[in-house]
Amino acid sequence: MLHFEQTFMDFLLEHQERHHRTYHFLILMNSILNAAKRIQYYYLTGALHGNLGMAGSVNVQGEDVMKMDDIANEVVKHYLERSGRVIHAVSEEEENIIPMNVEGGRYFFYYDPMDGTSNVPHNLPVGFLFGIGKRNLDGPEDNHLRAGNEFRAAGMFVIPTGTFTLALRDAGCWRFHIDEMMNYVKPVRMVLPEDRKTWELSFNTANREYYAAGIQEWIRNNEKSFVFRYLGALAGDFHRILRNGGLFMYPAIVNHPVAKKNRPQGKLRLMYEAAVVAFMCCEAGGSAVDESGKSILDIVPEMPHQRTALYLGSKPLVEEIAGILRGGKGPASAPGGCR
Ligand code: AFP
Repeated sequence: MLHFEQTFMDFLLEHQERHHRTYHFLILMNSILNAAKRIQYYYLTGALHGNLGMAGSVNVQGEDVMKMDDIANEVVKHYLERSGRVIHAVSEEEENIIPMNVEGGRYFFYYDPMDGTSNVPHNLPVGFLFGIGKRNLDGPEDNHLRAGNEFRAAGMFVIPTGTFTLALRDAGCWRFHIDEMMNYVKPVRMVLPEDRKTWELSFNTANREYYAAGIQEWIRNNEKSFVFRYLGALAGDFHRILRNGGLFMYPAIVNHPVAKKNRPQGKLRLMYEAAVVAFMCCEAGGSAVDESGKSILDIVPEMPHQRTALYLGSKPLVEEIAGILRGGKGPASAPGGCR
């Protein structure tokens, strides 16, 4: 007996039709899928074709660029431009905002085409993360950088595992798997489990002595209750949390003995890392806050490459941490840190 799974495109067509939406978002998503499949191909064959090494340049973040960073960025830009639907894009790999179809475009696109590059030389999982904002159709558009709570959708491909997770505003967070025809299929709604049995803790433990005192204390008091997992690629680490629940954190570094190694603003990038996973997490019933206990989704970006600390995952844990970070003061945003 033949068995056919629903494809991502069928899923999205039905969603758009049900909500009386236009076809523009479908065209954009089709381009994103094409880009992801091409990145997947280059990554799978990267070791054979010598693409897993350094490019020999330094990016806007001051980090050494890898060949795969350049390849993935070019691929995404090509497909976004071709879609004709993007007003401008912000890429982790480019200092300036990238103008696309400035007059006729409909969406703003924020992306990290190859997140978790320390995994690249090993061909281990990396992420292609993106958030999508929309032109103001009700009045003049000021082209401001969108906060997470203005996103219409956000998603991540975990490459080369063949998994794709997409959150649609007020319509949940959905996971798909690539099939033998290179179609993403079999939508499964992701909801963070309430049962603590599977909850995990994920952070770079090498930094723990440099976190704020309250966070260090929370870790000491709680770590024995959880299993610990850390891949070093946000998409992969968050992928696990979405299924198993728990807490991912990349706190601010504030107690490093070498002052210049402190990162009071945090490490992760707001627009194409933290806001993307926060949006997805909220659609899956979780939440996310920064170092002041404020909802990540409420942070209005002032710069494309702004950094933030991130605490992300199951609501009770994020709320507990947010309470510590707020120093006993009331919530700085909506309960649970979501819209
Ligand atoms: P890279 O892409 O520069 O490796 O950064 C990955 C990342 O932004 C995010 O995906 C990880 O969660 C985090 O940084 C890992 O950082 P550490 O290497 O400091 O643990």
